[in-house]
Order: sequence, then structure tokens, then C-alpha cells
Amino acid sequence: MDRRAFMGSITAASAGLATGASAVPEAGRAAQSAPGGVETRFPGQVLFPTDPRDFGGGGSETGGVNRSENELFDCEVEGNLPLDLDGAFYRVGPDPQYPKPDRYANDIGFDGEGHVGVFRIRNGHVDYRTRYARTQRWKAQHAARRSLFGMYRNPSTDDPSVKGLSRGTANTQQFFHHGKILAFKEDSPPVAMHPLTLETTDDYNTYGGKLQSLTHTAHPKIDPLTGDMVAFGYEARGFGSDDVYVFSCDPGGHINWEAWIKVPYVCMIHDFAVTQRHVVFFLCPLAINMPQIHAGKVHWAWDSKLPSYMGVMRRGGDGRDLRWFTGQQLMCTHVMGAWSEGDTVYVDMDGGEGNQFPFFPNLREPFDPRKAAGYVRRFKIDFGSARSSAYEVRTLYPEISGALSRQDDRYHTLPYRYGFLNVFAAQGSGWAMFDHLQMRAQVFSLGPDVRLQEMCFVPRRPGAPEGDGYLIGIANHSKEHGRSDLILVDTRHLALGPVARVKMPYRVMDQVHGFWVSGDQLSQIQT
Ligand code: V55
Ligand code: FE
Repeated sequence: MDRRAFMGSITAASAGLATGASAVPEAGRAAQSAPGGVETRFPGQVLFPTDPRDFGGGGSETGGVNRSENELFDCEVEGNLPLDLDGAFYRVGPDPQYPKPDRYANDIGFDGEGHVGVFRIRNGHVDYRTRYARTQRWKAQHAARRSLFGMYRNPSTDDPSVKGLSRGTANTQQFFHHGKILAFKEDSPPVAMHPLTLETTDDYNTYGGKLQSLTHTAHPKIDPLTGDMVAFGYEARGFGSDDVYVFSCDPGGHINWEAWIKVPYVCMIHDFAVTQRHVVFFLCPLAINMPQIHAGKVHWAWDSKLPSYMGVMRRGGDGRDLRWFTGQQLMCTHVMGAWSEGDTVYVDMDGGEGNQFPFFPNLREPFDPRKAAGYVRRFKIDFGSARSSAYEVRTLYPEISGALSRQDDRYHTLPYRYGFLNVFAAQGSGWAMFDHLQMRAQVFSLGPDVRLQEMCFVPRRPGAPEGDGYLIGIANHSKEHGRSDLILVDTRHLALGPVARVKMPYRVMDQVHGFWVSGDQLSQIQT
């Protein structure tokens, strides 16, 4: 998803985007959703609403949707794309397949169908391809030529014909593991895709039938020492369940550890932290809200009476040693890095002091954009002390606000030095690089006319030291007809600007997250 939809809400102090979707009268919306007059519409007519707050709002004209599966062989490249750079940059985001019926037109952007794009980079050449994930949902809607699934994570709003199908959109993040691209949505098992063709090979990937959970996080971690992928699912035994399933899967795709735990209350657990010794879950008051769900609205609401928790358990154990630690109320979404020193656990996440997602209504107080501003927070949890029941947390770089934390992904589970954050400032979006050893921050930006999507770190070459390489990501021009560039910046010379630009002739599909896969890994794939 584009910054406008994802982060505009977080940073926009002004009215418009900060209005919770459900706060807008639906009658007013329906009228706006049919430009040119309602009488020209027939049931199932493909026409997206004009109001940018609506699902697919703005349609193809103003970038509310893309919907176009693209291929571009040998993209134009400006500058010096390193000839030894070999790998693929994957991206995924929600891209509404069909407009919702009027009564669900105020559904949120997070409910769009997952559209995956890949830039394959090798020998100075770049080939681009995108495909929708052929989810069960996508296929049913494609056959019906209309939307069949209602509101975000609210199955009671679905067309009766889709009962029993996965609601998963595969729209949030993708990982490469055991030879597959797995495209994730946290309410469902992933979709498996061929890494080069992006053909969907499994619309409901359960690791050979062994996955016990009905859900699967979009933010697994890969242990660089073993190659195991550690993941979890929350609401794991079905809608609203307080069960969490934690597991790991070996490089062959076989589940080799699993445990079940319970949460103190059901809330969005978007990311988690994994160290060599521990698994950590962050809970924040974005909680399931049954009255809202019964009213045909979205799954979550912000209830500031609920505490934030860090839950810590031993990795590889049975989960019975899980303990919950409380502290300052925060909404943290993404983990930058995490490590353990003995039984002390450190977790770095970006987060704000209040709700960061205004499209999930606040139950008790108005949405406060100042509290939504995200900063890097370092949590310290003393799992070794039986008496400790609180986490400590401090803000690391109070001068830099942003979201979508990343690190050099080869340092998942390990002590790490370099972190990255996507910055949203009036003078332009940026990519921040933090050196936690020197507590130094640098910010890369292309000015106010270019919006940067989430970046991803690319090692300079296999085995390069931590943080030595490039940041890769999409830059959308507000001029040049909204065209996109894929840009590559050297982490040693952020101030020198992009090393190379892949000049796209159009605006590419929007993303939530991106993922880099090295050429070494791809060379094992059959075409
Ligand atoms: C997030 C994104 C989602 C979602 C839940 O931070 C959380 C983000 C794109 O979908 O369903
Ligand atoms: Fe995420």
C-alpha cells in the first residue's frame, strides 16, 4: 500500500484521513461512490468510488487501485547498477480486485487483494513481473466478476456463496523459504507462489498439512544459523480465539517445533520478535470488538483501558514458561531487531503512544495524531527474574519519526547494529539508517516530489558485513504522471543519492512490505 493510505493516516494531523472510516455516514458515501449518477450503475458494475477514504477510492484514475498485472522485460536503467548484483526484490500490497457493494464501500485499504511484484536483477539487467496471488478469495471473485467478501476480517459480511473459503488476501509480506515465495496475510495460511513466474502453486499452504493454526503471521523470522523459519498464528483456533500457535519450519519446509499459548486478550499481533533463546509477543489495545463486528464493521477497535504487554517464552519449549510483562502503553507494529543476553531480552520496535491506525476506531477518546507518531523504542525484559513483571522501554532516536522498521535480515534473532526506518516528513519521505553502536542516524530523501515506499536492505555481496550494501525500494513521483522508479542507494554513501534508478514507464502497484532474495537462493529454483 502506498504511504498515502498506510502512513498518511499516521502522520496527517488534519481532518480528512484521520476520520475513522466507520465514522462517516454510509448514506453520504453511497451517493459519492457513483460518479455520474447512481442510475447508470448495474449490480456488479466495475466502478470504484471517488472518495479516497473508500475501498479502492479514486479507482485507476488517481491510484486507488492498480489491478494491472504487468511484465516488462529489460527495464530502462539509469546510473550504475552493480554488475555483480544478483537477486530479486519482491513486493506485495493490497490492490482491490473489485469494488465492494455500497454498504461495505467504507471497508479499509488493508482488505485489498494481494498483488505481488518482483524485480529480477542480474548482470546489470532488470526484468519486472507482477501477479495477483490466486487466493481462494481472488478465484471466487474472478469467476463471479464481483466482490464476494465484505468487511476487513468480518466473515459475517461475506456473500453466502463463499462460506468455507479462505478469506486470506496474501497482501502483507512475502518470504522466500524452502524454494517458495510465501505470501502472507495474518488472518489465514499463506499462499505459495513460484519465485520466478509468480504462478500460485498452493492457495492454502499448510507445510504439508502439518500447520495446526488457521492463521499465520505476515512477519516470520529466519534464523540465519539454522535456516529455520519461525512463525506464529494468532486467533489460531478460529475467529476471535485467544490461542496462539508458535512454530518453526526447517529449510526443507517441515515443521520441527510447535507450541500453543493463550493471550490475556485478543488483539492484533502483527509482528513478533525471535532471538536465539526467546520468542516475544507484543500486545497492544487494538482489540477485537464484537459489537462493532456485529454491526458489520471492521475487526479491531482501540480500547485505551487495556494494557500493553510483552509476552516472553523460551524458544523451543512447550510455552508453559510464557510470562506477560506490562509497562508504558504503546502501539508498536514492526520489530527492527531483537536479541537475548542470557535471560534478558531486548526488542526494538517502532511505535506510538496511541492508536496509529485511525481506520480502527478509538472507543474512548478522539484519535490523536501526535500520539500516533512512531519512534524507535527499545524494550528490555528481564525474563530471568521471577519477580519482574514489567518491561522497561526507552525511545532511541527522538528526533526521527517513522514506521515500517527493518534491519539487515541476515541478523534476525541475533545482536545487531544497523536498523532502518521509513520516515514521513513534510519536506519529503525518507529512509533512515541507524547505527546503534554509535547511536547515529542518517536520512536519505529525494525531496518533496517523491514518495518513497518501504525500503529493504540488500547485502553488497554474499557474506558482506552487516549493513554493507544497498537500500532498495520504490520511489513514486508526484510529477512525471505519477511514474515510479526502483532506486538503489549505497549504505556507505547515502548522501550521494541513488547509485541506480530503474525507470518504470508507469506507476507500479503499491506495497506494504518488500523482501530481497539473493541470486544464490534463486539459482536452486526450476523454471
Ligand atoms: C497491517 C497490515 C495489514 C493487516 C494488519 O501494519 C496489519 C500492518 C495489509 O494488511 O491486515
Ligand atoms: Fe507489517
